[in-house]
This record gives sequence, structure tokens and C-alpha cells, in this order.
Amino acid sequence: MAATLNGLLLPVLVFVLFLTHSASGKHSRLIRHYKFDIKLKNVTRLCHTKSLITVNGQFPGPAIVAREGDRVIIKVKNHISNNVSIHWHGIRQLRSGWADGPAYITQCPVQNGQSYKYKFTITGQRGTLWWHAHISWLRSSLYGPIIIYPKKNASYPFPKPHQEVPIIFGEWWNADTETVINQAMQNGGGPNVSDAYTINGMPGPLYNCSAKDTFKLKVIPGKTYLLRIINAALNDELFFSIANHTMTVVETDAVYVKPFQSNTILISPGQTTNVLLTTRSQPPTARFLMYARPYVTGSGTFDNSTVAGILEYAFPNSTAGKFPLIKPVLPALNDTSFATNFSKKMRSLTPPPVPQTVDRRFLFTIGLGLNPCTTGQTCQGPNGTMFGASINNISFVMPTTALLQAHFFGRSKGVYNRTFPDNPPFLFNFTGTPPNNTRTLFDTRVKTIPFNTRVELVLQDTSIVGPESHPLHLHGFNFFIVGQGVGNYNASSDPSKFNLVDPPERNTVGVPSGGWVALRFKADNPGVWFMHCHLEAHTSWGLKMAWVVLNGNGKSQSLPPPPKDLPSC
Ligand SMILES: *[C@@H]1O[C@H](CO)[C@@H](O)[C@H](O)[C@H]1NC(C)=O
Ligand SMILES: *[C@@H]1O[C@H](CO)[C@@H](O)[C@H](O)[C@H]1NC(C)=O
Ligand SMILES: *[C@@H]1O[C@H](CO)[C@@H](O)[C@H](O)[C@H]1NC(C)=O
Ligand SMILES: *[C@@H]1O[C@H](CO)[C@@H](O)[C@H](O)[C@H]1NC(C)=O
Ligand SMILES: *[C@@H]1O[C@H](CO)[C@@H](O)[C@H](O)[C@H]1NC(C)=O
Ligand SMILES: *[C@@H]1O[C@H](CO)[C@@H](O)[C@H](O)[C@H]1NC(C)=O
Ligand SMILES: *[C@@H]1O[C@H](CO)[C@@H](O)[C@H](O)[C@H]1NC(C)=O
Ligand SMILES: *[C@@H]1O[C@H](CO)[C@@H](O)[C@H](O)[C@H]1NC(C)=O
Ligand SMILES: *[C@@H]1O[C@H](CO)[C@@H](O)[C@H](O)[C@H]1NC(C)=O
Ligand SMILES: *[C@@H]1O[C@H](CO)[C@@H](O)[C@H](O)[C@H]1NC(C)=O
Ligand SMILES: *[C@@H]1O[C@H](CO)[C@@H](O)[C@H](O)[C@H]1NC(C)=O
Ligand SMILES: *[C@@H]1O[C@H](CO)[C@@H](O)[C@H](O)[C@H]1NC(C)=O
Ligand SMILES: [Cu+2]
Repeated sequence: MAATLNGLLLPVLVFVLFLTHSASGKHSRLIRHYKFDIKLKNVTRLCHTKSLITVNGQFPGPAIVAREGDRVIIKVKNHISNNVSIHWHGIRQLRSGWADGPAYITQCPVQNGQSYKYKFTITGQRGTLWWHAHISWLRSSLYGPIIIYPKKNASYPFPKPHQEVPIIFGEWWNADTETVINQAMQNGGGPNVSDAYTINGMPGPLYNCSAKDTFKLKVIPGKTYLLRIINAALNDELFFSIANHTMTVVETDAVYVKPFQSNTILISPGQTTNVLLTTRSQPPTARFLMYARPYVTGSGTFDNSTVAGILEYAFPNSTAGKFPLIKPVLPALNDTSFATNFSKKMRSLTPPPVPQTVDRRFLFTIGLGLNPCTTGQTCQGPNGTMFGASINNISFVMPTTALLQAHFFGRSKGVYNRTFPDNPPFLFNFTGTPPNNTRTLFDTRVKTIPFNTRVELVLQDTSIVGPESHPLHLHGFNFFIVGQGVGNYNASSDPSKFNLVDPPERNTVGVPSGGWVALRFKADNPGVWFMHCHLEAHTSWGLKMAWVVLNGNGKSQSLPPPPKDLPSC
């Protein structure tokens, strides 16, 4: 039934779903049940067959489809030898932190033969989000959309689209991605780049041996389509454009924005963007390529290839397949001014509850560092070093038991320290000449804050190994992006320029290359909340930390005890 809800087109996505109504309470509440069987499936792309880790044998994985207010229960059963955990990216998880999913942060992984039921209620959110594995690099094949419709009595703040289409970008490696990241962590260098980008799992005609694996969007004239765009790539922010068609951005990270038009959108890993695409009133005798390729800032190597799909108008006769293909024009790979202008267009549709005053201010530097080689051989990082990455110079060390359990049961000793610094440990020109010591410090440190703290967090890029844009993702909250700029953040002159009226509200923000971004949020969700770069290579190198939000004193201000089936380490 859900497959046809709102005319949703799910060409490659089938899902396992049944519904129940909870008997408790005055109003019956819809519960959507899913079963995720983690298993191997042989998948062929680029003439290369590999054994892929999948949900239910599907690649990309199944869609979770729900309405605002619904409760969702997903039973994840692990049939493979790797440990697994799944994160419901962008879901607020109000007082349900046990279901958030990052391994060793909110739970121990689901091991071979085990299962775990993720249970959460979708509160105050509607739009597109996504789910993905949150352990090592397993999200390279374990990902899928989360589609949240408005409540039954509510409608979109734009005309109802003729059809809705998920567009999920991913990355394909011919090699096994666990081998790729393990190799990089051992030799200290950058991980091997992917062999292709994909749209809904398909690399498209610009790669060798791939033309048959091309995503096609068949449309009819004079209609509006809602594209639910998700960037599930591991290491790359992406530009996306459709030849001769303009998109209207209407929503980001499951929050409506003031609509604006653009021929190209920029989307970071972790982000989602809904756009409206209105087709020509007369069918053109042409087919239109859609391209996605990266926005590159760092000095490392990137997969700079292009994934293509095809927008094709339906014709009563079958000549459409022979019409010429028109190419879109994308910004240059390093077009930072496009990135700056695009993010400046974002405004919340309706004035959101931005904290007008704050209780705590934090300045976190984020970026890469270089550490001495520890392997006894020559390391593959710059000048024989090992890459590191850090927040306030701390490279986060993954604990071996979950932080949330340690916190809940008061057993933090030896698991984490509460000494995460509020400010950079030493000051320098963050976007200028790097300090002569580029080493990072390894520890498991968290920042503890009381319930309902109004936080202002400035994320400052560093150019220690070169300036670079970092998509930072915060679990458990949306934040308001109140300001951004180039160079070093100036605490005395920059706040006067903050937008405290209609800033965009997101869960993932691209910290500008060689610049800073200022965020505000209210810590109204008790638990342990991961914050990390969504470029997977940087996360692996330690660009991550966790917030511990304490319980409040009120009735509904504390984290309930863990579910009985929570996996143990
Ligand atoms: C994948 O293909 C290999 C080689 O043909 C085969 O041995 C294996 O059983 C297949 N695995 C799955 C999960 O189908
Ligand atoms: C929809 O119903 C809810 C609860 O019944 C109510 O709070 C809300 O105001 C209604 N929204 C609209 C747009 O009618
Ligand atoms: C990564 O690339 C290097 C250099 O091309 C190659 O030797 C190595 O086998 C690759 N690693 C994997 C896991 O494919
Ligand atoms: C596509 O756009 C180009 C450049 O604006 C224009 O020259 C061309 O006629 C357009 N083609 C179609 C089929 O709309
Ligand atoms: C893409 O990367 C390859 C390999 O590093 C390089 O040879 C090529 O010039 C790059 N292309 C662009 C457009 O930067
Ligand atoms: C198919 O339809 C298009 C558009 O109406 C027209 O230009 C074309 O000539 C038709 N082809 C045939 C074989 O009828
Ligand atoms: C972007 O790349 C082009 C071509 O490689 C180069 O000429 C230009 O200086 C670069 N721009 C920036 C802002 O780095
Ligand atoms: C590598 O060493 C050279 C010579 O000491 C230095 O000029 C260069 O900046 C170093 N590169 C990095 C990335 O540290
Ligand atoms: C916490 O700090 C102590 C004292 O500096 C240190 O011994 C320990 O390694 C740190 N890390 C953890 C996870 O306890
Ligand atoms: C920081 O470095 C940048 C780049 O070299 C330079 O333009 C800027 O003036 C420096 N800022 C300060 C405060 O020294
Ligand atoms: C590193 O920088 C510090 C502070 O600027 C300076 O005191 C120190 O002498 C420098 N060390 C080296 C080896 O250049
Ligand atoms: C799975 O996780 C458990 C608990 O952390 C750990 O002891 C075990 O070594 C892991 N197994 C694999 C295959 O990674
Ligand atoms: Cu995430």
C-alpha cells in the first residue's frame, strides 16, 4: 500500500512493511514495522561482481515510509560475519537515544546471529531523511531513504507533485571497502578513491561497461515532480544538475525552506534536499542528462568522475530513445564561490525557534593533522607521516563499550573523559600559516551539558594540511545556521551579522573551506550524541566527538532505561 502513497515512485526500492495500531491512548497511533535482514548479495557494476553487504538483498536498501507522528519499529537481524549497526540519519530520537545507532556511541554492534529492534517516534519532522550503517565503512552499501509525509490533515507548502522520486547518490568501489579503509588506517595515507559515483545504485554511461546500469527518469510534459535527493556518498560533496531544467529547492534535512531556483544544487554527504522539477509543457525532441560530480577542496585525492542519469519525456511513439542527449554544465570542481552563494540562499520557510540568547559558547577547530609514523615502515601520509583529523586537536578514540550505556549506568571511568575543551587548546592563524607542530592528541573525550542548555557552537576550519570543506553532522538535534564567513571567526564583530530570524535548520552543515560557521541549538534531548565529519575518511581519522546531554528534572526530561534487546559488547 505504501508503495503508491502520494504517487511515490520507487523504481529500485521495494520494502517489507506491515502496519499495526497501538491500542493505548485515546487516539490510535500508527506503528510501521520493518524487517531488515543484513545479508550478502552478489552485485555487478562496471563489469565487476562483488559480494555486497545489503539489507534484504537490495541495493540501495529499502525505503522507510512513514507519516509525521508515526512510530517506527525496525527489526535488524545480522546474518553476516561483520558487526553492524544502523543510524536513522536526521531523526531527532527524542528520548529514544538507544535507537540512534552509531556503534560504540549509543549501542554495541549487532553481532552475527543477533537482532535488535530500533524503535522511535517521528516527532515534528516531515520530508526526506535517510538511514545508513554507522560502523566502519559499511554504509558504502547499507543505505536507503526515509520518507516522512506530513500528518494526514496537513499538506505540503507547495502544490502537490504529480510524482515523487528518490535520487540517492552513492559511491561504488570494485574493491572491498573494509579492506580499503583498513589499509589506509595501517599505512597512514588517504584511502583509495571510489571507482564510480552512483544514482540509485547505478553509475551510468560515462563509465566503462556501465551504460546498461543507468538511472532513467521518465516524465510527462507539464507536470511537477518532487525529487527527494540524498547524498549517501562516503567522501564527497556533490554538485547535481539536469540539462536545460531548473530545480526549485523546497526542503533540506526534513525542514521546509523558502523556495529558490537553481540550475545546480550542492549537497554534502549526510544532507538531503527536496526539489521540485517542472517539466516542459511541450515534449522536447531531446533527452536530458543529469550529472553529479564532486566539489573538491582538500589537497588529497578525490574521485573526480561523473555519474550520469537520463531525464526522458514520454512520447506516444517509441522514438524518444533516439533523441539527442543534452549535457548539463556543472561548476568547476573547486568552485567555492558557488558553494558560498548556494548556502547563503537557504532560509527557513517559517521563523523557527532560534535561541535568541545563549547559555554556553563553544569554538571548535576542525581539520586534519599529521602524526608521526608508527608502523616501522614509511607511512603514506605527506612526508612519510600518518593522516590524523581532530576537533580542538583531539582525535576521538572509539571506546570498546558504548558511551550511552557507560553514561546511563554511571560507569564512565576508563571509557571517556569529560575534559573536551570548549576552545582550541592553542591559538594560531587557523586559516593561514599552520603551526610547526601538526600532531593531534588521541583520547575519548566528551562535552557534558545540562538539559535545555542553549548552545552556540562555532566550527572553524583549519588549514593545517590545507583548507577544506567539512560536512559536520550532529546526531539528536537540528541546529540553526546563524552565520558563516571566511578566515578566522571574530567573536567581537561577527555575531552582529547573525541571522536570528529565519536561518536554515539542518542536521549536517558544510563548514566553509578556510572559513567558519556558527550554529545554535537547544539541548532538549537527553542522551549521548555523536558529532562528526560526514566525510568517512575524516571520521576514520578521528574528526568526531560526543555531547552528553544530562537529564532534566521534569517528568519527560530524562532518558528511559535501555531496551531489553540492546546488544552488549
Ligand atoms: C556469489 O558468487 C560466488 C561466486 O560465484 C558464489 O560462490 C557465492 O555463493 C555467491 N554469493 C551469494 C550471496 O550469492
Ligand atoms: C491537524 O491535527 C492536529 C491534531 O489533531 C492539530 O493539532 C493540527 O492543528 C491540525 N493541523 C491542521 C493543519 O489542521
Ligand atoms: C589501493 O591502491 C593501491 C595502489 O593502487 C593498491 O596497491 C591497493 O591494492 C589498493 N587497495 C585495495 C583494497 O584495493
Ligand atoms: C538547451 O539549452 C541550450 C542552452 O541554453 C539551448 O541552446 C538549447 O536549445 C536547449 N535545448 C533544448 C532541447 O531545450
Ligand atoms: C581527475 O583525476 C585524475 C586522476 O587523479 C586526473 O588525471 C585528472 O586530470 C582529473 N580530472 C580533473 C577534471 O580534475
Ligand atoms: C514521434 O513523436 C514526435 C513528437 O511528437 C515526433 O516529432 C516524431 O516525428 C514521431 N515519430 C514517429 C515515427 O512518428
Ligand atoms: C580551480 O582549479 C582551476 C583549474 O585547476 C585553477 O586554475 C583555479 O585556480 C582553481 N581555483 C581555486 C579557487 O582554487
Ligand atoms: C613536507 O616537507 C617539505 C620539506 O620539509 C615541506 O616543505 C612541506 O611543507 C611538507 N609537506 C607537508 C604536507 O607537511
Ligand atoms: C582520560 O584521562 C586520563 C587522565 O589523563 C587518562 O589516563 C585516560 O587515558 C583518558 N582516557 C580515558 C578514555 O579514560
Ligand atoms: C591569516 O592568514 C591568511 C592567509 O595567509 C592571511 O590572509 C591573514 O591576513 C592572516 N590573518 C592574520 C590575523 O594574521
Ligand atoms: C614552533 O613554534 C613555536 C611557537 O611559535 C616556537 O616557539 C618554536 O621555536 C617553534 N619550533 C620549531 C622547531 O620551529
Ligand atoms: C563485534 O563486536 C564485539 C563487541 O564489541 C567484538 O568483541 C567483536 O570482536 C566484534 N567482531 C567483529 C567481527 O568485528
Ligand atoms: Cu550520520
